[in-house]
Amino acid sequence: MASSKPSPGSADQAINDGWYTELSPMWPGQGLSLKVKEILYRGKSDFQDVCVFESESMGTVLLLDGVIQATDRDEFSYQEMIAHIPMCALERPAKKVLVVGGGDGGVLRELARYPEVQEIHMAEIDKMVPEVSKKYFPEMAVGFTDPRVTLHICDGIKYVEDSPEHSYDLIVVDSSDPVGPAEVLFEKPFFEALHRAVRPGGIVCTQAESLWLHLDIIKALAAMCKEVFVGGSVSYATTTIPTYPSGQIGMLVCAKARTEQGEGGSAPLDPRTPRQAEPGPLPALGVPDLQYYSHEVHSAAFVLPVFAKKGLQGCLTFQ
Ligand code: SPD
Repeated sequence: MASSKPSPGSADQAINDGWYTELSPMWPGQGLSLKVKEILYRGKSDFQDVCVFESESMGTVLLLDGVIQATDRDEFSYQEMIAHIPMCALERPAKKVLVVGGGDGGVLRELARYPEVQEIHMAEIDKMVPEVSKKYFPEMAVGFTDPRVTLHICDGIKYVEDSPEHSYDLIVVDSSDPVGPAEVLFEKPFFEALHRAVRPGGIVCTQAESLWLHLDIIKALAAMCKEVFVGGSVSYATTTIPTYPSGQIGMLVCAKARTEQGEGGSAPLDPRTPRQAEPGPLPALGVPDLQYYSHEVHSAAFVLPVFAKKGLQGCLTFQ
């Protein structure tokens, strides 16, 4: 993808006179504002600016490089959808899953709902993110307490490159925006490594930005994924979330061909159909019932509005 990317911001630039405003060249001319009750944490890791504040309307808020990653009030929308859409689309229950990024633990919490999962690995580059999340977002970070979870603080790309071929049933790439440390997670060499590490018929599901703001990024990402997932499928699913730019974000669901041969093999997996049961609560860890995802929402998430369908014409396998 093009490398003329804007540089990351910080909470210092974003919080003024008791208000936080999310400004970024990735969404020029607009910025969600939240009234700040109290700043709970400010830190600078080796990779990014980290800030946690208590907002008046959305509960506790996590910022990385000045950009909202999660709020108490609406984080379940994104975390449930990026985890359960691919988990439920798989033809057989996932046993081994990798999360790249996702250091706040929300995606882990969602994956922990499945009793069939045996191992959940996480490759997170910044140890400050899980530390801060465990302290300020206990309901999100509860996933870290699941005994099947192993946290690796490392470069996610290297971790995936070093994984044996066909290691995982599912890989979720829960990245921040393609500015700063996450930029490389939107590039082709990483997707080639992901494709190698996932088993035939398995899925790679990656954060894929907003239809309203980033149609060009989504187009380029989808076109690149189609080149990598030969014989498989590439589809975009959407979710609503009030505190992400324009109130919407999506994920690319890339299914690897079922056979080694790819093209000429069996038909690619259509992720619009849920095949696994909806997961339930996990009372032992204090994980509540689902609040956003259902099988009905799953199938509806792949139905794109007319402008997006036109804009992504030819880039997606199923839409
Ligand atoms: N514009 C922000 C996109 C952030 C996506 N990742 C959030 C991490 C939540 N686990």
